[in-house]
Amino acid sequence: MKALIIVDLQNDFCPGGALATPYGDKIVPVINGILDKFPVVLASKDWHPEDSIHFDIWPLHCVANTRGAELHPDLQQEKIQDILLKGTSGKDDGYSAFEATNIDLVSYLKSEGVKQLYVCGLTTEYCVKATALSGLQNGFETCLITDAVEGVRAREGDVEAALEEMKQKGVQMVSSKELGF
Ligand code: VGL
Ligand code: ZN
Repeated sequence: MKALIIVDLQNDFCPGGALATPYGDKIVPVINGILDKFPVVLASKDWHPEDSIHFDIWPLHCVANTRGAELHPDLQQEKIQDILLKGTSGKDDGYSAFEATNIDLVSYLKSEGVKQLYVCGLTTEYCVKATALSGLQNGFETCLITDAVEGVRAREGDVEAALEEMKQKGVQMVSSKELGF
């Protein structure tokens, strides 16, 4: 069974948002176009309290229950069966969707019979990378959908380094057009 995890496709990470990726919105139609291929579709949300330690290193973004924390309005949400909330405690960054505090993601995926995890969304260097690597660590065959991710690009070279690290650790790289199922 294959699951798609859409990481943090939230207003604050899209152009105009508080911690915007330059092209975050460009991946929305790519993701909409592949949703039907997956029997299990989940989305994670960065969901911080306003006084989080996370904001010692990042500008204020994705505060729980604000417009910036909502999913991009063009994302087709009917197929998303559950939302994973992370970074919720105020004491953690919550980069990986496996750190969700409302759902135990490993047990959830196992109970759905998921063996292959496909990861897309925002941002390549932080939450996408952390989610893909924890997918591997938890024993899932993990693929990154290369044209359905975007970086925050805070520092030059970080996106390339993140892709290289994922590849080297065993994350498979596939484009949305190459999904042969
Ligand atoms: C993220 C920086 C801070 C992400 C979240 O979703 O990749 N990046 N918080
Ligand atoms: Zn955050």
